[in-house]
Amino acid sequence: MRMDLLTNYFIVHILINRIPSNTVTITTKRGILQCSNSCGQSLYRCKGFTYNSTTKDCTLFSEFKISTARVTKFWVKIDQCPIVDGYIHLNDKGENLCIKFYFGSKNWIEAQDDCTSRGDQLVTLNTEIKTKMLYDYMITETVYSQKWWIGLKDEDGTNTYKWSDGSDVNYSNWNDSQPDFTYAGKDDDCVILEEPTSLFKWNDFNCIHNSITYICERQY
Ligand SMILES: [Ca+2]
Ligand SMILES: [Ca+2]
Repeated sequence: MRMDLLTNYFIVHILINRIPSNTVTITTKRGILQCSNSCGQSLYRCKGFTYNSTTKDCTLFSEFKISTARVTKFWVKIDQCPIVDGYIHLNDKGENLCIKFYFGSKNWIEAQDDCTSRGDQLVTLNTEIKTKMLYDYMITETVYSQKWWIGLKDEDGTNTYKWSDGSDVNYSNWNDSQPDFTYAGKDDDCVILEEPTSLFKWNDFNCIHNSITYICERQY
């Protein structure tokens, strides 16, 4: 029974450029399972923990930060962003993005299907904070591709956009003179980020373009 507690976590052995932050250290007398249990029961927004078997120090963390330091081993709750699998976890002002960049060329439907096959969706950028987090990350890490599908679609062709996760569109980030609805006589119903010269702003684009990279998001 006690072993079950640790199956709720996956182990990160080495994570380059990301280390746990916003930590609370407690001393546990009964070992690593007590530490994991503390994370699971904590009111503190615990995402995982490190454990020192010599000192029995149990350090819970609620954030990650960018760092050149490496932590050799820690445990992350499996219902959190799976950062060991190429996902990037961004957070600011209480908002989170757990995203993965895909450089395969797909049309919008194929891209969304590829995301959902992993339990994800094309990314929802429904706030200015999320937009800025993504922008800052892509600029800092020079993740460039010119065009990216995001999870915004004019599903019924009436120019009423919806996010893939069902969110209404209360925030927008259209590029100048967008959306322009058609191109070469065809309806444009799927949205791309254009970058870097267009500052990652939105453009409605023809859904059947099949040479577009895309960003999936895991919501948790
Ligand atoms: Ca349209
Ligand atoms: Ca357009």
